[in-house]
Amino acid sequence: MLQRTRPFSSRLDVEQIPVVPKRLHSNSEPMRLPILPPAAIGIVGGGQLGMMIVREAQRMGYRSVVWDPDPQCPASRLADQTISASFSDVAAAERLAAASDVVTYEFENVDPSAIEHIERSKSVLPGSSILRIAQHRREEKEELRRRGFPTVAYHVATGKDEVEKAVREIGFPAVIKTATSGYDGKGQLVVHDEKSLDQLSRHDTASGEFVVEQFIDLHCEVSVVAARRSDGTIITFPVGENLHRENILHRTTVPASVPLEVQQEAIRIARGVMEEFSVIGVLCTEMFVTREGKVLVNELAPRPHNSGHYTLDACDISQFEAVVRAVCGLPIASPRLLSPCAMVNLLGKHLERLDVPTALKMRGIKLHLYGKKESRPKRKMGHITILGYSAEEVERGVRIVETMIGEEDSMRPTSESVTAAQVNVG
Ligand code: AIR
Repeated sequence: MLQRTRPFSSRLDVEQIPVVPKRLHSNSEPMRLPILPPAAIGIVGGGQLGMMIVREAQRMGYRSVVWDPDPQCPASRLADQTISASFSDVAAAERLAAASDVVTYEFENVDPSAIEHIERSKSVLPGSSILRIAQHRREEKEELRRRGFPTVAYHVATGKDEVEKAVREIGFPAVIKTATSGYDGKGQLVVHDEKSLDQLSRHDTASGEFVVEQFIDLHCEVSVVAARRSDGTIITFPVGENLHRENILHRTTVPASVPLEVQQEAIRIARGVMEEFSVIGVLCTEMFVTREGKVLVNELAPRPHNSGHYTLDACDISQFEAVVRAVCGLPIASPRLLSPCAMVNLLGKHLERLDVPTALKMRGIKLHLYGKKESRPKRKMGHITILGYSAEEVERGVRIVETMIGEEDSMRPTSESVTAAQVNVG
């Protein structure tokens, strides 16, 4: 059993592993770096992640162009230009390319061929190849394994009969995930026994490809956001310890409570991913920590990540500034953690209960609301960062915030929360 320690070490984020630059994937138009303000950064997707990239880009003097099907998406309130069209609209892809000096994306559920279309004339960072891999759970696992990264045991299955066979081979409990699409727990299911497998309706697994994963005894989930420049320089943010509720990220705590060796291993893996996949830009590696202290890669998100939101308030460079710096080829130093902290997500159901003025009376509270027009119980509407002089002070703040939003007791990992970690995406 792992010991829970909560060391505060601002040195953890400075990794000393030497970086060997790899040949970069080729785009038709070679990038002239650095791309300086007032150049325009194009962003595919205009949700909260896009909005926070735009805000940082704007602060640094850049212009921004956002492409999102929703004309009222959060980023549209800040961007210089919004192209509101479906993600499969080739003409929209061309308009974005023409209006931008460099392009990035903040959402994986976009048609990679649209991204390839943009790549014909402009650099998209990270590019379409890592997007294709991250979009497809089978490919992602295969590519990770091929490159020597540890993952959970899994089977690939198409249709109900194969899914059932795979579950029986892997053994109960197992996690069934659709091979493509799905985020924030969408498209994922845990089956505990024969009975729950029988209850899988024909509709659930009738068609399409699935990845059936062994359900492992998790200690916790951690994630590392990393950024890589085109010259091969890599920086990593401190390890975040994640807790999920109902398959959605509930909170991230930094520093993580897992031992330093485990954190160093997580950082080593995250750096390895950046190198092996030649990522330019920001990518988050989500990892499981087993009860024995083994670190396994769960998923890759080639974009800023919900578990990295704490960097806005608790680090001297945020994951969103890191996007701007990495894709524009600006210098990027290793981020420093300035304060222990935790990030608590605000879903629609939480916002209904939250008394904002009362929350803001607390010291060390940073409220972020995304301005989404429509609230739904499980939709991410905002988040709160809790800062403190010590991990204990942060913990006390988290308890108060959780009580205010009806999410008491998240610190103690229940079997439900650990289960949720394996079927989450952030
Ligand atoms: N996002 C992207 N992948 C996972 C998440 N959570 C962010 C992006 C995207 C937004 O969530 O910023 O644009 C979509 O949120 P919603 O609530 O419209 O589904």
